[in-house]
Amino acid sequence: MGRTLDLSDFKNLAITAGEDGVWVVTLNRAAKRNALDLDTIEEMVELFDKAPRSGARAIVLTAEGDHFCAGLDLVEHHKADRSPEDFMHVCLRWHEAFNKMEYGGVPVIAALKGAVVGGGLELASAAHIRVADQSTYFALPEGQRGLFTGGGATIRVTDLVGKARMIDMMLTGRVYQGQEAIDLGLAQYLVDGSSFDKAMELAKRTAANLPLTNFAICSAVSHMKNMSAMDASYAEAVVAGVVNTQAPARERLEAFANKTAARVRPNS
Ligand code: 1HE
Repeated sequence: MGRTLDLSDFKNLAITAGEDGVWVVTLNRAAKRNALDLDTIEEMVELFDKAPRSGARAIVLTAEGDHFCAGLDLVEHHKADRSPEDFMHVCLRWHEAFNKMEYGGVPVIAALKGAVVGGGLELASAAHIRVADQSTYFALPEGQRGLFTGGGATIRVTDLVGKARMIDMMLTGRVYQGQEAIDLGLAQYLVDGSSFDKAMELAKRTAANLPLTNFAICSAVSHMKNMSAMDASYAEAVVAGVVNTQAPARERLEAFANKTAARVRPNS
């Protein structure tokens, strides 16, 4: 794959770029329950590296079949009989892909269904917004498989649910679903219908924001969380200095000042 993003180069991801800047990225290995093999991870590195500079204003991450993602490709891993060093490098590629997703500055909205397990939950937790449907369930089965998380769960899933629940999920394979999963923070939305439809609605709304504002929201918040409060407040001031004085924001401020902009109202 060269310097520009050629969407036809992708095999395990099916990608469509809408004219409104909303891209749909579909995990495309339903027969393997969208298990993440090395090729898929490499495609994600390529995609999330280049999408922010290729016109993507929001990305909906979805999946073929009934399950979002079954995590690490256990069959590939078994066959490869990897050395510790080899698997460390595999994990580093996962981190490369998921960090580019989380810190890349383009909103990623995951449309979840069925199994969101192991590395599948690691992938989902790198998205900025997660939408679950009634079939969605979350688990970390690594413990039962003799494995450990390697794609960022210790960081991102712990952030979402807290240390004690994270350890319980890993030790016991506990499954969360429905409203309980939402209450814990594993997803922000639970829908009765299609998670894809809801994710598209959110993506379109998000894509209407100014790109620099979205860039700040989808990179600065994560970076600042890694900093001390002192450093984060400094960084926040710098980011706000850049974002809040951007030329395209003037039009929106003008609309507020002349009372043509929508007001914030409670849900009816
Ligand atoms: C797979 C994988 C996989 C399915 N790697 N091939 N993740 C797990 O422990 C989850 C493992 N998967 C499952 O528990 C189930 O497959 C599902 C609940 C996701 C779906 O169940 P089901 O009954 O619909 O499908 P199935 O019959 O189990 O699998 C259908 C096919 O998908 C079958 O292949 P086939 O060629 O025999 O038809 C399965 O082998 C294949 N498949 N899941 C490879 N995960 C960086 S570290 C991250 C650590 C982890 O992620 S550990 C993995 C945790």
